[in-house]
Amino acid sequence: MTQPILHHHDPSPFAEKARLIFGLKALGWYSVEVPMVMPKPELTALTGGYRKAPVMQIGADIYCDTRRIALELERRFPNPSLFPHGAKGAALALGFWADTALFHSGATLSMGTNDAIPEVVLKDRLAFFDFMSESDLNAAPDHFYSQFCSGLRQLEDMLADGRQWLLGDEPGWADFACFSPVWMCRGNIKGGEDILASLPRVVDWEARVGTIGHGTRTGLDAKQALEIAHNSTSETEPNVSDTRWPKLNVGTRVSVAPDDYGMDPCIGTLRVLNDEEIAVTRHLETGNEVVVHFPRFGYRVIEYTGDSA
Ligand SMILES: N[C@@H](CCC(=O)N[C@@H](CS)C(=O)NCC(=O)O)C(=O)O
Repeated sequence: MTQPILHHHDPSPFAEKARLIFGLKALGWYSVEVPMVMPKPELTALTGGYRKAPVMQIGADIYCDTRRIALELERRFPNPSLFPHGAKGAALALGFWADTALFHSGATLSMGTNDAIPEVVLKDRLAFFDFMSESDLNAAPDHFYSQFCSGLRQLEDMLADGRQWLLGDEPGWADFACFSPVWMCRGNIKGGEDILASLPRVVDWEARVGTIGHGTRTGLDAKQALEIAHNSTSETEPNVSDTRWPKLNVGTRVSVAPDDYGMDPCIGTLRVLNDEEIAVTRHLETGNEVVVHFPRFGYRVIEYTGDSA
């Protein structure tokens, strides 16, 4: 089973990035709808604790975080590339800027100004997003509008020479990562349509990204996805090439967690560690082995000496 399975929810701006990769690469994929708030028992059964959306599964390999998902899809399905003209470093750096500079103020506006967000989601995200506080949501949103709009202005400037895509003449990861907060702006932020109307180049580019589509989506039940993991074998070879910080080896028990927000740890034995990736082996309740993959950048890996999991 090599067809990707995306565990996501439709309103997630991060999941939109992954769906666009399927569009660019014209891939067929299975869609598992995950609840917007905890508990997410079938998802955490696979990830060992990581709860964010989206997560991609290919057989018994589980990929957490859009940055890891992007690099894995690029490895398995290299054409057309997410990094045209070799612009991988610039695209990843720009993506990180979008995930922080644009997402933090955009998500705060989304939670603070959108009356359609259910109370239960609001409460969950207040506890979850460490970059957002209750006083931020109760104060006038002016500061967050100013930060978000000044970030969007930088996108407008990037397109000022008439280029069609952020890093040149072909679409790629930089476009999808920066599209995500623009998509959130149009759909979730009060006054978002008016903000975008003052950014004509962004609006034209947004329309171009919209034509890329989402590939071919087929619905799948979360229990079936678990069953697929149970019946599959990971293809990931053990490979610990970075033993400097911290000093760890293949088979060391470790805990891996995001270092920004939603820091739920995944406990397992180390399988891969290099500048780009951390992967651990863990067991499903049924006993079968899965390998859970994370980006190296933005994740904390430490030796785990506790006895749970
Ligand atoms: N760094 C992560 C961030 C993902 C993220 O924050 N996703 C949001 C949804 S857009 C989330 O998980 N929210 C809480 C939830 O869905 O339970 C990535 O790139 O995938």
